[in-house]
Amino acid sequence: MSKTKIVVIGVGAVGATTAYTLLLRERVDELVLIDVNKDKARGDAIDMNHGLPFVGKTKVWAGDYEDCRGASIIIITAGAAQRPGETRVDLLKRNAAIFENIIDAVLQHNDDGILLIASNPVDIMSYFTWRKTQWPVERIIGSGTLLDSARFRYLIGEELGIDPRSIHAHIIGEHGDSELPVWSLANVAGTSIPLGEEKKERIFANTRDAAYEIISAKGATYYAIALALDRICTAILRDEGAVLNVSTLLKDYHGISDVYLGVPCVVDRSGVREVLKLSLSEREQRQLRMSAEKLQDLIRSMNE
Ligand code: 6V0
Repeated sequence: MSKTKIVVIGVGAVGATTAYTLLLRERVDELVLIDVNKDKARGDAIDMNHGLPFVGKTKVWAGDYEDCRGASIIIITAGAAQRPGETRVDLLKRNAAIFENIIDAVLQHNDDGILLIASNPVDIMSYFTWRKTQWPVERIIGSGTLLDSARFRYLIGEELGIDPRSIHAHIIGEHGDSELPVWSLANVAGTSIPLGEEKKERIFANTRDAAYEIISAKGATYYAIALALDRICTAILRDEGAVLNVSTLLKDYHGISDVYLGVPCVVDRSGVREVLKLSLSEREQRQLRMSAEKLQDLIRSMNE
C-alpha cells in the first residue's frame, strides 16, 4: 500500500498545532514540516519524534519543497499572523507576497495533490492559489467558515445544553467580518432553534468576533483551527463525502461567481466534489452577495 503524506508549510502556531493534531490522531504515515525558519521546523520535528513512543508510527521530519513530491495534501499556514486589532484583510498584501514564492516552489515538485489553505484572508489566498496554480478548482480548498461554523455550533449548543455535534447550523461567506449565520436553516434534529432574536444576535456576534477576543487574550488562535484542518484532511484521506463549510470557487451561487467563499461542500478524495446550494432567505442571499462583493472589490484593488 502506498504511504500517505501530508506537508505543512508554515510551522507557526497554527501549522505546529495542526501537525501535532495529525500526529496524535495517527492520520498519515509521513508528516513533513516546512518553514522559512528552519530551526523552528527542525525543533518541532525533533520534539514530535520524541513523543512517538506514546502514539502510532508516523514519520515526522523538517523538510524542503522537494518533499512535496507524492504528498496527498499540502497545508499552507505560512504567513504573518493577525495583529491585535488588525482585520484579516489588512493581512492581505503581506501574505500575498509570501504565497507567490511558496506556490512556485510547491509546483516544481507536486502537480496532483490537494492544496489546503488556512492563511488569512483565507478566501482571497485560496482564490489566488487557484488562479496561480491553474489546478482543477476542486483541489484548491480554503478552510473557509468551517472554524466559524464550529464556534457557532458550540455557542448554540452551550445555550441549549445540547452536544454541538447535534447542532446543524452554518456560517457562510467570508471567513471574516462579512460572514453570515444561516439562522433560517439552523436546526436540531429538524426542529428549529428555540432562541429569541436577542440571543441569536449575541451568539452570532460572539462567533464572528471570536478571533479578536482570543487574539487579544493570548496572541493567536490555533487549537480549534488545527482540529478543523484535521477534519478536512480526514474527509479527503478517507474519501468520506463529508459536508464541510470550506472555501471554494462559486459558480452562479445565488448569482455569485468567480470568488472563493465558505459554503457547505461535499469533500472526498477528489477534494471539493460538490458545492451544496442552500435555500437561503432573501435577507441571507443579500448578505452573502455583500460578502462576495467585499472580497471581489479587494481582489480588484490588489490587481490595480
Ligand atoms: P505564526 O505563528 O506567525 O506562524 C506563521 C509561520 O509562517 C511562521 O513560523 C513563519 O516563519 C512562517 N513563514 C513565514 N513566511 C514563510 C515562507 N515564505 N515560507 C514558509 N514559512 C513561512 O502565525 P499563526 O500560525 O498564528 O497563523 C498563520 C496563518 O493562519 C495566519 O495567516 C493566520 O491569520 C491564519 N489563521 C487562519 C485561521 C483560519 O480559520 N483559516 C485561524 C487561525 C489563524
